[in-house]
Amino acid sequence: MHAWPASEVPALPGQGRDLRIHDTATGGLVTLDPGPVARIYVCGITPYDATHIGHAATYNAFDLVQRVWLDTKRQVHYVQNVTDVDDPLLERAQRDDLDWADLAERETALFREDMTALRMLPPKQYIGAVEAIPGIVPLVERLRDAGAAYELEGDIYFSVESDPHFGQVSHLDAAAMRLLSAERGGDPDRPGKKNPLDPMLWMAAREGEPSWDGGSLGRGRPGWHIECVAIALDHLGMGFDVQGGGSDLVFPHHEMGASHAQALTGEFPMAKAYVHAGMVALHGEKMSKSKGNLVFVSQLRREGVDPAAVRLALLAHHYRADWEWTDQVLRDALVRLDRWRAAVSRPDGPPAEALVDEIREALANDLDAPAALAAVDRWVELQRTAGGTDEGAPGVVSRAVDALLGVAL
Ligand code: 5CA
Ligand code: ZN
Repeated sequence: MHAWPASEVPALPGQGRDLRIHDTATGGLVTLDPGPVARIYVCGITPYDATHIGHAATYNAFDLVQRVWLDTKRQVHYVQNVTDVDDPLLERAQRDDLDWADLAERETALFREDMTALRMLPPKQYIGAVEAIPGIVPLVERLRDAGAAYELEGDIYFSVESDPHFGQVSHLDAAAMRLLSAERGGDPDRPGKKNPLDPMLWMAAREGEPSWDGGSLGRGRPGWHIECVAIALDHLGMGFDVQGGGSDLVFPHHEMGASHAQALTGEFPMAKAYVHAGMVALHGEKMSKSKGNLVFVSQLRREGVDPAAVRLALLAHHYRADWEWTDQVLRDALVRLDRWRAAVSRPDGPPAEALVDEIREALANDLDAPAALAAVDRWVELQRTAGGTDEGAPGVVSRAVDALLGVAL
């Protein structure tokens, strides 16, 4: 699949900082030391509805990771998937009497527009589950042949007991895992499974549902976790720097993915850091397509809200926090955007070098975007009250805000 156009990232004076980031698997901060090409996989959307503010907040976090790395003069190899065939997509298509593939294509196109408007840097590879099937089938065959997978009425399940590291991403106990598995696409109550938590790798063709040739697996479609593992291993290989997503992906998705990869390669972990963004709520509940309590990025754009303000609203919250979207959050961002634009439109101002350092330090410290915004606020306030004589300082601030925060002033 094609991704979306990249906005330009201005180069900044001075030195970028290495990223320290919270790793769910170890429960603490890790200082990443990527090579000249940093490698990141971020779980993409299931395209059955439009991009909401929760999605945007999660992609904002991983966009900051890229920007910190680019600022250290590294290249970034960024891969993202699109879960363009899965139960929720097929259910929505049926409910709305749409062709599932048309629905996926329409919502993916809208996602690209939203990401472009928000200045999110695109992945180098943007891969749909359907186009990944030829790479998924041999992995499932290998897992089955190695005894890490088994068949149940034509479906193929992964055996969690085949992985000695199982549980080392989420550290949850069996009861919590079972609850989350039932909530998030698993089938813990299906009779005949070796372990209730075992996830499906390959689902045999069902009447009225799309299916593909699965070689020795028979016709069917891929499970969710193996989709991301196949795409990540194909394009990034084992031991890449960051696997990212929202905190609702910790279990089962990223736990199972790590297990699949361990069973396939004998190596652990698949990613050096498992990074998870908090959940955005609306009216007190997690924003979710299934509940329908949503604020869409595209709707805000249609209402004429500047995407830069939406981005500032996201940045005003630490990526790991759970937070609530309200009209006030957007109003505050609009006020901030106006203030910042007024401050950088003047030809001179207070010196900007220290501010660039502060933004860098804030982001390198577990992506502390609110601290970065506060630093810019202080410079803007100084500009407003005292001014300054540094020619070009407003230009430096404007470029730093663009390069490091993705906000075009
Ligand atoms: N296709 C899978 C990942 S392989 C999936 O989870 N798709 S999704 O469309 O449901 O979510 C896309 C991304 O947005 C995921 O990283 C998910 O964790 C994140 N996300 C979903 N809802 C919220 C929310 N309310 N707040 C923050 N992030 C969210
Ligand atoms: Zn995923």
